[in-house]
Amino acid sequence: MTTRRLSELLREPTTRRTFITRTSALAVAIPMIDAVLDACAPGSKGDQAAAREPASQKAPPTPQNPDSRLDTSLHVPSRGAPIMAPTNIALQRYDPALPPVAPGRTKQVHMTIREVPIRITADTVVAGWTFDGTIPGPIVHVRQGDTVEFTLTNDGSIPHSMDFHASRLDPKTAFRSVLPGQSISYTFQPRYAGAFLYHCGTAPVLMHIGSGMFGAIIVDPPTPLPAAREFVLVQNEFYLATPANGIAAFDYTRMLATQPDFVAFNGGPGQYQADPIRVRRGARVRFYVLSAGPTHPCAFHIVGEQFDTVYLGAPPENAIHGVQTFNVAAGGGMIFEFVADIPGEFPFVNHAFGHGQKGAIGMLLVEA
Ligand SMILES: [Cu+2]
Repeated sequence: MTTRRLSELLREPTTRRTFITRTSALAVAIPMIDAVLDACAPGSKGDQAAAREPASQKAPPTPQNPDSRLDTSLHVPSRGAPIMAPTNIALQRYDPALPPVAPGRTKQVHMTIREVPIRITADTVVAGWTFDGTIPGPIVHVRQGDTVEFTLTNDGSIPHSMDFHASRLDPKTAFRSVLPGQSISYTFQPRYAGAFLYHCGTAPVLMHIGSGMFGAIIVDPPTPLPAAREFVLVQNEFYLATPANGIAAFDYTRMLATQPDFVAFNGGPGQYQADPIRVRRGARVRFYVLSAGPTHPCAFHIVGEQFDTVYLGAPPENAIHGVQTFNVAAGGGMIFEFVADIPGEFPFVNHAFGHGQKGAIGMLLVEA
């Protein structure tokens, strides 16, 4: 497949065209998009070329650390699935529950990049760039020292990539951009436990994270933390252009201005006020809180409660106790926990309320 300019993509007589035309404000919003495509074009400089060739035809890249292996494979997925009209796109609650760790010490993780419209509120549909069709992407749960065999398939229309903050790899090789219709694979072993972000790292990163390309990888320590009800909250900001045909494109200029329209936990402004997180009285509750940004941190706080423990990183190390609020940096993740021994309705908030009020407020119900 050859690289095409966005203007050519807009002329494609496919269902993909419908989606891109509806969101063509992107072409205006990202003046450098063609430069991004040129950077990945055949004959261009840079290691993106590796993504277009079978791994067997290339000398394997030199690992930068002994725990990890790098390789590249070609994969041509079926593409061109029909795009739904925005009125048919339902508002879906993102399940915040941490999924269990799969058995075995080798975890195979495969994500597919999809450019799909997503309803984030009752009256707002955005032109999402996603990992596996949701904002955030799926929660990945592994243990420290597991071997993660990761494959990324780009079913989108422009180059994308994957940067796992839980890995230690040469980013120019492992996190390089993958052309539409192709895949990349790499392997890593998380060195530290904790709550780590993953995101698309293709330039401009601001645009790719800002359009929905992020998620959480939770790494358990070798000795498990105390039993708890465990939830993952990834905060992000939405910067939207005026909707066209019911779908709002993301606005790069407004991302640069850093004044978001919405701030959300798990991609849905206010979604856990409408449908709270519920626990039983007496349960230990553990929140893995991350900020995807793309720019702002999250001053995490639970109204009416205190955290007995906050792990700043590498749990069970680096714990602090008796905490009211702690700032989770953009691109960072921390672990907040307490025993829910008081029944009631406890709002969990970004206590930077100029952002909390834009959607980063949820409700925890402690039921007797
Ligand atoms: Cu991307």
